[in-house]
Amino acid sequence: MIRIAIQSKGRLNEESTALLQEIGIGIDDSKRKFLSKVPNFPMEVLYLRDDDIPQVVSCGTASLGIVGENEVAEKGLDVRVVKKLGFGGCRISLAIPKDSPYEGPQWFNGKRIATSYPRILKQYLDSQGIKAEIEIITGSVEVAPAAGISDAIFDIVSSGGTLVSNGLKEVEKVFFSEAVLIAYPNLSAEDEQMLQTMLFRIDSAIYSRDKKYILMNLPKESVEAATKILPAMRSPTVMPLAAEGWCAMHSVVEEDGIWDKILQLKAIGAEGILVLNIDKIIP
Ligand code: PRT
Ligand code: ZN
Repeated sequence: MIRIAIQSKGRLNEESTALLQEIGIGIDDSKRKFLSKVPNFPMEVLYLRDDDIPQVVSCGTASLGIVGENEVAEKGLDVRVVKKLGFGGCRISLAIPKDSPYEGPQWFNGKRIATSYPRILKQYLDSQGIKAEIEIITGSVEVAPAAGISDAIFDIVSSGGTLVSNGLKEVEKVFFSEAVLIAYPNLSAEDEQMLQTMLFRIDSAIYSRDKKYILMNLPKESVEAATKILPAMRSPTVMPLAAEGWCAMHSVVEEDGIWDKILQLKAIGAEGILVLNIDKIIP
């Protein structure tokens, strides 16, 4: 039985749950308790605040965890970062009042900076040779300058909307983060094997993300041009059609930019184009 810690509620909860479900680990989020057993997989799920996940994984209370890289770096504990999971993307940035002139990191010398990430901030300031005062605040860091608590902030930014609505501007992007799968550094052989099973499935889930299956009928002379538009995993599947001079082509395509590709395919004579969702790809 392997134990995984995930965020109980918040920005990473939904996608952590969805990823586990996608790889066949049927956690029932509606019946969530502090600790739940997964019905169809030898796994227990421990629901925690994200701040606590690095700690429980570093001491082995949970063998695995899903958490933001920002929390891993801030806690500075011994955990194994196994895999970037491709969601929960954000950055931790320095931001100052929008009307302050800014010429570079030296601006922060002698200033007070409010943050919930003092460790990452201190590492950055030290690396730049800057001496500033760090004010530790948990929650609503973005109001600190207007409240007179600090001159600047060091906080998570995603769209940047929160900074703008608080009259701040982002001046240094210091740390880039996404959700990661972390593991206890001394996993038992049994847990390591379970982790490898999960990783195989996670790789497939991540690879399949944002990909579509595309089929079309194509004049035979356009196959080469179509292959350039749709590079595919190895090469596209081409099958003859009963109609003379025509074939059917199947391929896998990134969803991003798919409409451009469809236009290009139509321009070389493709007809009856179908785009289908993919459940799983094992590359
Ligand atoms: O209760 P618990 O402690 O578990 O949750 P929490 O409130 O500490 O964290 P939560 O759920 O807000 O975020 C969990 C993780 O999501 C973070 O540790 C990051 O790894 C990641 N993440 C991704 C974000 C954001 N995007 C994000 N935008 N975490 C926080 N924000 C906040 C940010 O603090 C700021 O207030 O969103 C605001 C900025 O957003 P924009 O879009 O306006 O720039
Ligand atoms: Zn938190």
